[in-house]
Amino acid sequence: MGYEVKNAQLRKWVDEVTALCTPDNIHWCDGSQEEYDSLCSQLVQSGTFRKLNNDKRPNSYLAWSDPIDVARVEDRTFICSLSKQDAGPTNNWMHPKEMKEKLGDLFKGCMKGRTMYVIPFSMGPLGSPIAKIGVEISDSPYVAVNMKIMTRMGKQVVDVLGDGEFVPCLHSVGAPLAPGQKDVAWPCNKEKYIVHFPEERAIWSFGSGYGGNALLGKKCLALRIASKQGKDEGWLAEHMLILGVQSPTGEKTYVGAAFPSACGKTNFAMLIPPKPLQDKGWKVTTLGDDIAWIKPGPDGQVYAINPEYGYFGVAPGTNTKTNPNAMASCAANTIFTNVALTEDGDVWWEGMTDEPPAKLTDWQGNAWTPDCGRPAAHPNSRFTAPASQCPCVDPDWENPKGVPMSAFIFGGRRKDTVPLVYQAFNWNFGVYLASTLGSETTAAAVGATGNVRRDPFAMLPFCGYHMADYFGHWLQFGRTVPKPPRIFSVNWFRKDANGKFIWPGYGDNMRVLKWIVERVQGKAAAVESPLGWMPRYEDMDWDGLDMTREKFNDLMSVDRDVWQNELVAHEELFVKLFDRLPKEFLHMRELITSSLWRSPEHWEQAAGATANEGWND
Ligand code: O2Y
Ligand code: MN
Repeated sequence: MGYEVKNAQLRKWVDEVTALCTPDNIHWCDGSQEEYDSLCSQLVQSGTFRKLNNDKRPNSYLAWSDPIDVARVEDRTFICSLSKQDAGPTNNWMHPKEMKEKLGDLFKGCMKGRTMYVIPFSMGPLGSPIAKIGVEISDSPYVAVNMKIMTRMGKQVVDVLGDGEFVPCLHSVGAPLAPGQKDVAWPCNKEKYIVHFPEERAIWSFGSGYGGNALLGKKCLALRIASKQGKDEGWLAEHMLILGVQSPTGEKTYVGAAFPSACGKTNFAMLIPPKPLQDKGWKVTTLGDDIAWIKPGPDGQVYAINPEYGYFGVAPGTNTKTNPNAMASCAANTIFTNVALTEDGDVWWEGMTDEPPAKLTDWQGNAWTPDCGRPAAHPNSRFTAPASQCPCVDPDWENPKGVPMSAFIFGGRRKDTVPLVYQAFNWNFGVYLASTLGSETTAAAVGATGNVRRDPFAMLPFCGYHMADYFGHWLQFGRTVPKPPRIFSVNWFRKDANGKFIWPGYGDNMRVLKWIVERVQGKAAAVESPLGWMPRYEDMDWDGLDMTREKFNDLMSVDRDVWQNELVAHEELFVKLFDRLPKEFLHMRELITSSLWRSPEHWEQAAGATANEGWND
């Protein structure tokens, strides 16, 4: 080890793992640029990495994974609490003792012929009272270099750790090498286990080298383990982006937003307002694109940090129009995984340019032409880029105290049913709307009813304990925090009778964000509806956008029959979670049902509005 490690627990654990996994070498990562460069050169030598054209993409690399290892594996992800009930019906479960026996067999000798990397990392700014330290042991140098971008990693973390507590995260690609055996470019194993021990605060991952399965600080620690820690300690670990909105007066409002996968989360996190709103002084800054840790502060407000240090962003669909800030973030010092290679040594993916290049090498290393009928990049291909490279990164993104949060937004992909935007009546109704969050997917997806998959708080794959206890924790959080953020629902994906999206999305989402921020500041009007508070047409800023009242009404309509079906779907979720469901939810469901039966005129009068065109009977 190239530096002193005082932590006896850490040294003991490394010795135990060495004895179990029998690696040929041990490398304690120091997190330096020299170490990163040397590991990347080694990955080029071994065929895992290809160095990209330095003039086009400075200091950047491309990796192509094994086709059996391209995404998170939810069906191989386990929450091993002592009691099955504590994991709840939405998680895979096995008793910790049984799982440890299974993993013990799998990990025995699994690093033979390989180097074992000890990767100390901090989730959150070093030394922040909200941050947590983990140590990942991995036999993948690809993991080590990605962890350098995604977390604060190396010797400085060990110094801050002292003899304090850390989360042990053990990872192996599960591909030991016999003496003289030639390695493959992307070692992995057909058998995969992504395992969490929430009570012990430990993670074991076997068989995959990809993304959320292998970079254990992200989904495994910062969400699954941290969500349980948050419940035990009175804070929240959420699958939320964090952005700052600067209004014309210079006032800064921070907002967290949760969306299930494939809802344009990174685009929203890095939103560029339309020109007329920019000219009025509106600006968005980015704190994080995926995860937020949220704690009550001494002043009664809640404060959030982004525990990550980089973006593991999905490449397809990202371009200079949809997300110029993401494109700038991955312009250099970036690791690309499973995108296509251009003839001049740069990268390409579907949607990057209007016209695809005439010739490419696809993510499986095959010659590709636009007419070949195959995608050039894998749909889940990624860029790993430093957050510091984002042009709109918030000045306070490294503030160890975090930033004060004023609003939480929840959104899914719904072609009908859910209005463009509304504000929950209060914290409890907000928790209800987030708990019943649904998003359209293919009918084959696990847990889908019709083609809407319920994804409470966008946390379904990431909650480390019983989902109904998680709802209860959110309710309790609202009871104890003096100034809780306001809660909003959004839906960018409503379609018209011809199946076309009504809302333009992207930068125009700023118009919705502006109304939300002005609501929080007490400056925007709204009318009461059965679901919550809604803007009228005249409450939103349409400068520079052709938005008619009729189109707005289509975006905002709340149909009684459609909502009765929606409430039945809520009931299906509740039945599944009934053993621990907060009793408040049943009452709130009843209240929404009864509100749907009141005439629209009632809401107009209640709000003192001249016209409530936002919802109809
Ligand atoms: O497939 C993977 O391993 C990555 S999944 C992912 C990556 C970055 C941010 N969010 C997600 C997600 O699945 O929510
Ligand atoms: Mn995510």
